Amino acid sequence: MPARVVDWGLFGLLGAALLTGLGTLLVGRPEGRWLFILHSGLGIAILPFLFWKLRRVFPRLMRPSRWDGAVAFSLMTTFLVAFTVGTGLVWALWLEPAGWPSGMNLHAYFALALAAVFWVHVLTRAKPLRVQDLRGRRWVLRALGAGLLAGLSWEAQEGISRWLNLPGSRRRFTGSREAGRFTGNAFPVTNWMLDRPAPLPLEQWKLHVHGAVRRPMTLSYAQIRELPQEETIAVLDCTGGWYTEQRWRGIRVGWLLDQAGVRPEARFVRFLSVTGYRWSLPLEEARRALLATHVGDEPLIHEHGAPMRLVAPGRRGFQWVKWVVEVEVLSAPDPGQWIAIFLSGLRSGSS
Ligand SMILES: Nc1nc2c(c(=O)[nH]1)N[C@H]1C(S)=C(S)[C@@H](COP(=O)(O)O)O[C@H]1N2
Ligand SMILES: [Mo]
Repeated sequence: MPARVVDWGLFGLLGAALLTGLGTLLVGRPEGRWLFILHSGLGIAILPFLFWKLRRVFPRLMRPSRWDGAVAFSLMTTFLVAFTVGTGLVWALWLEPAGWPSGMNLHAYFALALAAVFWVHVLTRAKPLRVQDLRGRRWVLRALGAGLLAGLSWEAQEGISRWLNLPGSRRRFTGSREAGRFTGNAFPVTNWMLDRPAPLPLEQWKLHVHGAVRRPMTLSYAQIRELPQEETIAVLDCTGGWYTEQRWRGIRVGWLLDQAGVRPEARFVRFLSVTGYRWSLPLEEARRALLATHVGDEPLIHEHGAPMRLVAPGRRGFQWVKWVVEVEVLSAPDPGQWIAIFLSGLRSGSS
């Protein structure tokens, strides 16, 4: 395999694996399953390329006299690729480790570290691909072989998992493992960055519905409890690698919006937490979502977002905003939400 074909092949595969991996964090519906399959195929295709690469550079790495300043990044890149693919495989097959940090968390952390270090490695080492590197047919056949291996890997892995009855055979299409069904409040708590608000006293809490509406509203918890209640069975699937199916009860967002009278320019609905955490959904999807006060037949406990949390079926857990205090109808998307989910909890109102 020509050296530069291997190197640029790895570059392309790692880049594509990073992009598809980030993409999977947004997929919560089975229609998006192909992205997980593509991502794992890319991960497997990295292995033969890594083998070709290491076979070539190994003798040089074994001779410290030939090391230069950038070799540290080459070594770190090697280890991080191995850990990233390794944790990905272990997680897919064994779903281990299960607690925090889960195999899924570890995979993501190694991948992010890899993305940073790999960049330096490329900047210090990259050599342009030349026409002569692409001569001959052998490398094409080998690359196709790697592609075939990748293409078969998903089915093979599913088959092996089922055959050996590995924990991996019991994962959801997102890779998440089950953490209870219909348990009421007894399912895991995840605050994924800095959010740790003090409990919100029910008598003081208010829900504000405003933005592109004709009649902005402010509702107390007592008033909310008077409104028509609806139930939804939906899966909360955390990108940290666990999911739980629950029966949620609360107020349909569409019902609230009808009361408030949505203006024609409305496009999105933003759900704001008391911590500053926020997420928005397209108007029609938001209408179908629930603002839940109950799970099973129990009132939500503080840790799960009491008095009210968003239940957005088909969305990943991080989008299910907890401790909702505002529903704001927007006429444009809200790119700032991508920053808010990382920095929320820094502002006052959190303990
Ligand atoms: N305000 C706020 N809402 C949040 C979070 C958060 O940190 N702050 N974490 C999200 C994440 S990552 C997940 S998986 C779910 C977890 O909900 P749970 O703690 O009730 O299981 O809440 C989401 N809603
Ligand atoms: Mo999450």
